[in-house]
Amino acid sequence: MAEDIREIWKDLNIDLERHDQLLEALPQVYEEIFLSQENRPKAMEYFDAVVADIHGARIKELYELRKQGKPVLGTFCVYVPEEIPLAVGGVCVGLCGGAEFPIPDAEKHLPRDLCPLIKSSFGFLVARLCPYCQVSTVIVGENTCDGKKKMYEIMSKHKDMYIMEMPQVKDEDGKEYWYRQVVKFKNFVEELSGEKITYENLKEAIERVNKKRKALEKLYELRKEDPAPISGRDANLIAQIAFYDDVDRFTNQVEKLNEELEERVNDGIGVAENAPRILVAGTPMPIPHWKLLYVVESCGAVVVCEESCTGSRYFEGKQVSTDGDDVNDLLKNIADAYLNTNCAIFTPNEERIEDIINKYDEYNCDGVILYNLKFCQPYSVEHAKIEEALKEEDIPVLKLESDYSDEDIGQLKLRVETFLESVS
Ligand code: BJ8
Repeated sequence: MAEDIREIWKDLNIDLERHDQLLEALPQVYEEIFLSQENRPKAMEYFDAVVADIHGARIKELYELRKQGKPVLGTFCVYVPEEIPLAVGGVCVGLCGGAEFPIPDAEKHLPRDLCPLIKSSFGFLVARLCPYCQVSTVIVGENTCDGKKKMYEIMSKHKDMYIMEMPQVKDEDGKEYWYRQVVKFKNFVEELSGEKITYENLKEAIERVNKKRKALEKLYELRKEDPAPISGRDANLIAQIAFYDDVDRFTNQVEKLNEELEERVNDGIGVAENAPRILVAGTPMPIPHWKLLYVVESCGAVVVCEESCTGSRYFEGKQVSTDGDDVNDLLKNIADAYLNTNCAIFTPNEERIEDIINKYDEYNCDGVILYNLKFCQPYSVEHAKIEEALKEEDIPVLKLESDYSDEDIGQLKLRVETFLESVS
């Protein structure tokens, strides 16, 4: 690793010894899950390089931004509007922990029977293992599920934090409440950066993020083709990288990939021809939680869509309108678009059920896997209801629950294999 990045890590107070151990395991896992796939699109090279240098070049960029006084905001939820810091030259960086490594550090402070995403996110921060956490000027939490919001109270002892309040119901009151939170967040970003958010800079930020989401929309559109032109794990990796890469560079690379995939579709080239097509719906799968898609695809299926915040919920329904005359109109448009995300913390959340059923048809699927991270109550309770709705529609469904450890891979494989036999 180049000396200059080590200097940056040192300056960010990273625990260098343990950080080295954390990064050591990555190349082998990546080789096994991603690089060993046959016939991958050439344009995946960019995304491979991003992961190979996961704590390198992008950290340097963020470090420079912070030095210039721009807000670098660590986030844990797709509800935090990235357009707002972008308008003043800052950035949102998704911090959701997807690794097992820092969980023992978190368990010194938090209960063991808690969602791994919460423990991993917290562990990365307290153990000083994540340069993205360390480089963030402030971490922006949001009061979504109970576990996260109580964890933020403890996290705020270790890092400057700003919390967005969330409504629980998407009625008129909920919408109004959420809009006020978006306005407050804009005021906070102005104060932090010392810069004014104007109609012009916010409109430009909206257009840039819309372009990124359009590119992802197109990528998922192409996955509807049969055979699918890209594997589920590759497409999902791109959705994970969307959370922290530079917005314009990322968009450009996804557009390039889409061009290549269009050619593949025209030439009838795809991955896993005649394989069962699976929709995975459920809790987020933050980087490097690649286990589930890897298991499903190693059992001979192809994942064609993820109804997840590291998937379709990141971009669908989120083309923010630029109609309006002033900043408040644009903030209203942002608030409205973000409220289209069907998170299980909302009650009721019927739109999510409809969305999953529609996706099953649109992506020409053979079955649905409802995936839940252990101890996530909002999704596990909601999945009981969704399972019933899918069965009523005669849609084959499998409910799976897991965490970040490797211990249950054999058992998961067995269950997925049995499910695939029943759908093919
Ligand atoms: S919009 S899904 S990113 S809150 S942390 S709810 S897995 S127990 S992450 Fe989320 Fe925003 Fe909703 Fe999406 Fe469950 Fe774990 Fe809570 Fe989680």
